Amino acid sequence: MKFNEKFNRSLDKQVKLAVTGLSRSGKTVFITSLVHQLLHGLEDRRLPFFKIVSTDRLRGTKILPQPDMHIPTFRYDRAIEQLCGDPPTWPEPTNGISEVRLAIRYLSNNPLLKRMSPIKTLYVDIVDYPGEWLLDLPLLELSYEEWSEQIARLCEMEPRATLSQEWRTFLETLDLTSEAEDSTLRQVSQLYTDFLYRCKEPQYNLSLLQPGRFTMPGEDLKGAPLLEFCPLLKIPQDIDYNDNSLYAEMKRRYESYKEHVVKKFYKAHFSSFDRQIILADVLRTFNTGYASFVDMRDAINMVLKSFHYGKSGLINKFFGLKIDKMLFAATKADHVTPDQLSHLESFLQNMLATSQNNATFEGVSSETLALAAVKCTQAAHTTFQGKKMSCIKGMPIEGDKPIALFPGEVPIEVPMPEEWVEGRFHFMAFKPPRLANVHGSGLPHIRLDHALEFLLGDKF
Ligand SMILES: Nc1nc2c(ncn2[C@@H]2O[C@H](COP(=O)(O)OP(=O)(O)OP(=O)(O)O)[C@@H](O)[C@H]2O)c(=O)[nH]1
Ligand SMILES: [Mg+2]
Repeated sequence: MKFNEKFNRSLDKQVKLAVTGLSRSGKTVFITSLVHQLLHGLEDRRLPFFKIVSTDRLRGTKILPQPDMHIPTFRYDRAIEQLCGDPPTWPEPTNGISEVRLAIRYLSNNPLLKRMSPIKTLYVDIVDYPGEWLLDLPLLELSYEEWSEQIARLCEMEPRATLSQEWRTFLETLDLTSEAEDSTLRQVSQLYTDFLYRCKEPQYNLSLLQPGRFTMPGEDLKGAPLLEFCPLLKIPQDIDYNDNSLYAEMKRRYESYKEHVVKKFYKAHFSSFDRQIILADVLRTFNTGYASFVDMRDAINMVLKSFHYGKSGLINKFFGLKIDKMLFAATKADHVTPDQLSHLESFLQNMLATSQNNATFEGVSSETLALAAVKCTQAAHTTFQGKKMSCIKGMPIEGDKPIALFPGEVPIEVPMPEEWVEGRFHFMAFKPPRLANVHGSGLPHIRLDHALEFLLGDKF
């Protein structure tokens, strides 16, 4: 390599972007749309707030072979084909890890470098993974007993109290001091897993489901004994457990799950990130009610607490994470009327105020944004009882006729439990839009350019 070329390379920059969000929060769609917007940045006028585009300094973007050859490639091609197909469809829930590397070429505006080597490259690495696995992170700080206690407390409240009944009844029949039998471990963990799956059903829509691999094992761990344990409801203090006991075996498997599954995942994929976006789908929980909302709020805060952005934080201690910018984003903002976007942002800000405070205290700069990676609705107006009202029009996920509706006002503060009355909100899911010229003009979105500017803008 010639000196000039070497010198140019040394001036190129790299960003690792952590896309963080619970399952179904919109990670895969966000990554797909982000890649799509960047690939179409030159032809497109959809990114007015992304300065590198609006100042005409972008010279093009390409997907490159990723640096980690052992990790599957993010299937952008497949996802975009689905999103832009006829009929367009959403990507499937993610069941494993994948990675994409982008090279963004741009014209430098650094006066010193402008003459020597004006064209620079910013490399952006992004990892996609199932949202379920994110909830494993808090386990790293918890002993088996502490984790069991947390789950036991959650199971005292509805709807978990009812949903966990079968598992709890079986668990209570077990003698924890008896010798561990594979068949018992299998049965009790299966009942616990069934309980977690029930919590996930749309009418309950609970988020705080641990361990993450129980409901999303991934190809590597399907049926592995490592997933055959469960938390305990009561741990009697004054009994001697021997090493072969059921209790000792469950505890051993929990510790090995942390060591071989959780730590490995975070070490390989959550280390050395510089930027983070936290995606939260708050609207879905508005529909399902207070319990579902509280569960999602607690799950996100619990995950963010584990990140502890300061030097002594868990992620930092274990994996050397150095995040300097963090974006909190309320996803699927196309489910609300445009006048409600600021409410959605305020709501998310209030919901995650402590986490945001903790991050900024440690010097991480942060912002809150309502966005839609793929805008599926159009804003419209209708007249109701003589009054002009905003509404949205789109193709509902179930059905093949477009509808117009007013989905409800987004509150700024969390409503009191008794105010979550049924039917107050109708935040409906929509099909992706049918687009004639998507490969020429990019996917429609809401504020993705703001997100790009905040996350990457200062690197150019
Ligand atoms: N209207 C609208 N719906 C969206 C948008 N992004 C995601 N969705 C909906 O949310 C669902 C989940 O999105 P994904 O991107 O697959 O979510 P994820 O976070 O990758 O989920 P996991 O892979 O299960 O962790 C999609 O199937 C869509 O129904 C958006 O920008 N607008
Ligand atoms: Mg996904």
